[in-house]
Amino acid sequence: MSFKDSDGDGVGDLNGIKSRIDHFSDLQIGSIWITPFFESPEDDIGYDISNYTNINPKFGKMKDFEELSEEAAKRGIKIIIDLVINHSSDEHIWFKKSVDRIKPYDEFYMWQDPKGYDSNGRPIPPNNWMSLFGDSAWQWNDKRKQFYYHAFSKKQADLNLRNEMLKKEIKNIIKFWVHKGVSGFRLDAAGQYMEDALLRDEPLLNPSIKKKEYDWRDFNHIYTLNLPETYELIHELRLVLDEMNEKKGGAERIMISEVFGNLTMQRKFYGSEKYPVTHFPFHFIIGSDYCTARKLHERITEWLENIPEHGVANWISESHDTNRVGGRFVREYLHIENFLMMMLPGVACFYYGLEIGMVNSPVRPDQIQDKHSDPLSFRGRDVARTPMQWDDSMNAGFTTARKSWLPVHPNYWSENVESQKKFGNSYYNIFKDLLRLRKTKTCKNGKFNSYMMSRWIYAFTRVLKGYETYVVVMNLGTETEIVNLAGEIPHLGDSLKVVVASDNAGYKKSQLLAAKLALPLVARW
Ligand code: ISL
Repeated sequence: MSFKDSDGDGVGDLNGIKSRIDHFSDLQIGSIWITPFFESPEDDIGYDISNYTNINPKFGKMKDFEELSEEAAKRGIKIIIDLVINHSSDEHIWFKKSVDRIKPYDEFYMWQDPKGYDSNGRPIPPNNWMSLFGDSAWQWNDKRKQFYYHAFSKKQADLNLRNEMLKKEIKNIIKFWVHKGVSGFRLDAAGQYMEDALLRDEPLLNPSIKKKEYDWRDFNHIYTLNLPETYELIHELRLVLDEMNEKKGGAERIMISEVFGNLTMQRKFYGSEKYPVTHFPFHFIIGSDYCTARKLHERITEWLENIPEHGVANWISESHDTNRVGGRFVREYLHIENFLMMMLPGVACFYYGLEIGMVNSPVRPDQIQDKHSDPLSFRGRDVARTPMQWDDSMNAGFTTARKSWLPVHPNYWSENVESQKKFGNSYYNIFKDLLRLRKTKTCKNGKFNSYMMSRWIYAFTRVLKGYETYVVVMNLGTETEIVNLAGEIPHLGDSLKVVVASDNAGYKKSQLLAAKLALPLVARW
């Protein structure tokens, strides 16, 4: 939607991605994840699908997808798409047939009778479950005379994922897209897949706090989030994908789950070697608060030490649902996140624009496109969905239309791919250098050691016998600080050399001067 528009309608599209595919090869990026481009009434920018195997004409035709997938394959780039099966649009033919109780679709959704009727004759929802987008999660359908459940908007009706016929349809959707050249799926809202069969009320997180109206955040979602049956369903889908790997000659396709929760819960989404679930759940790294070196050390080591043996770590800092890191904190924090994600062991997942340090955009109320600002983010989701900034021409080279679907950030004059390519220590060039470093043997297989150098200075090393060792140092505080690396890190070589550094990060003998605000660097010996 926001990457590149090819036909001048102000909205990004598949041909746009194809026209900029060399941007990914230039950065040596291995896979790209494209958010939903399927037929949809767009109540939630396409996360409300009305036909899973048709493409929304706004984004292109099937032929365009096939060409994109061919061009990507030529460059060794894999395509990952969103599998949005927690819910479908209420405009999907399944839903319409379900309303009319046509078999087998009558049981494709979560229909329930009312608990009773109020004094005005209005039906009362079956229980207290809330929608993430506000209000009760139950919507009355006057034709079927029943409620249907929706974890998100009422135009996103939850699918009844216990239904065998529906599961068959979903498996066919997976196969369809694999045949079209897709190499992986992001399981959208996987935590929401299953709900308690007994429809028990969710308990309040804090029953002593009395409110007139409660919202989603007030509840402990023990009956609607991350139910054990979820892993069983994903495992079933995973087997379909794995079987296709074998048929198609090896190359492993991946499944990523979008889930939130503590480590114990996230671990379950890996499954085990014998019982695989997803390859990994997305793991947001820093989150929404400032970090001390200790906190960062704890978060990283806790995660790395607890990943099941067959699993791989992964790191993600922002998405189309969050604010940009450069908007949550000072912009320099972007470097911190990038240095961490690139140099820690595991998969690094980047949201478009991070390579040029894009920050939250000012979006005026009359420009807002998102009908359902995620209640968990504090300023709505559009601020992080604005067009990619390619150059300093009109609309940052994103579109030839006078107006793009969301406004381009006004800083595009200076912050764009073209200008940053020319400027030595730009976000883009640093990003590219880090990506190059990632390809080294040490970064791929090196052992990880974590060091809290001071309250604010955090460091870690990647060590592989017989290869160069890397040390990554970052200042999470706001003051210049000098740290003695040699004092903390064993076997620190004499020939320490800085290989990638953000502005102002300095080095003198075995001391590192991690200057004011963030500003990380990588050195090697
Ligand atoms: O459950 C959550 C927190 O515990 C949510 O963050 C939830 O997982 C998330 O909002 C799901 O997001 C995805 O599905 C939504 C869509 O609006 C988002 O854009 C998408 O990323 C509904 O399809």
